[in-house]
Amino acid sequence: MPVPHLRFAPSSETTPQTGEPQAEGVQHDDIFLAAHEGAEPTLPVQAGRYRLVTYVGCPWCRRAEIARRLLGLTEALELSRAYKGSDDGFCFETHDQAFDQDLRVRTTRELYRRQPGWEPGESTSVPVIVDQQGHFRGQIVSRQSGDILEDLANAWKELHAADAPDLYPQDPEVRAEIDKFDEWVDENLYHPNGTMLHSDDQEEITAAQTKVVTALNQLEGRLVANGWMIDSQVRGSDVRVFAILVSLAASRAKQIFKAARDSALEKGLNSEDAARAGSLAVRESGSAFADWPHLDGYFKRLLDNPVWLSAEERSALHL
Ligand SMILES: N[C@@H](CCC(=O)N[C@@H](CS)C(=O)NCC(=O)O)C(=O)O
Repeated sequence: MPVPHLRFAPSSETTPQTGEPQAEGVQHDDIFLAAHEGAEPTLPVQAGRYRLVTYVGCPWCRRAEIARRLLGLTEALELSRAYKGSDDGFCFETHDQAFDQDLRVRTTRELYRRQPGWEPGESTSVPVIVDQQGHFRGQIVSRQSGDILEDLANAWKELHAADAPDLYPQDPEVRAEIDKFDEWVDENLYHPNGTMLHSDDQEEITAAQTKVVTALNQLEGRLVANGWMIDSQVRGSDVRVFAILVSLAASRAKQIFKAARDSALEKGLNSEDAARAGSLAVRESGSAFADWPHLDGYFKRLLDNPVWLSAEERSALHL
């Protein structure tokens, strides 16, 4: 049985009110078992029970991290964030710990190897949500960023802050537009970003860069019309777009930082001063989106808001 990917269900909708099992779903112990055979069980929303696991450089993880903060779920959903790459996946080691104290693993791949259903060669991607207390104690229960974002927005509503935005409004027309746009964002920004980072083929990289520039032109047009990506309010699509803009800006910042730091090291500066020279070069290089004034304004406004990008993430990404 592969590592599960389950959806969350609001406990208000699924918990039997009378003590009698409901037709649609039955709460058994601490998992909602689906009523009909073959249907997936769903997970009950519960404050403190689950832990989100992410890597700071990953735009897919960033979607889940932003939603968690934006919706006021930081107390209800705990977080383990890896800060480094390693040859065994993303690594939780920092200056003061050798492994994640809660998950008790050193890397994300180690977490996957501990899953009962995981076989070598299967996915080891993050973000994931781990059940810390319930039926699946210690196990990964959710591992697709789009579903995690939507579940936090909809199924976790009962735990939202009072002023949390409505990331996925019920109106079917708005919802259809969101879904169509989100697919376009994956295709024209997330996947080319992956190619730019991981491909060895220069032609492929150039094509991906062109795709991204064309997409940024389109985003600029949307912002002129709406202020946000879909309409006049923040939606799930804004979370997705900002998360990938951060990755694009971070790749550029990393190159500038490294070049300036390496040159400072060559000149004999110590590592602290060389890092300072790297950060200064990033600051002086201006904005990654200077060619798109509305997009630039949108990006900077969100970048300066720690709900959208925390100080720790910002510093790790040299932004
Ligand atoms: N479809 C996944 C994609 C996530 C993804 O590609 N994550 C990358 C990091 S950006 C990852 O974990 N790669 C390492 C691996 O697969 O071992 C999602 O949306 O959650």
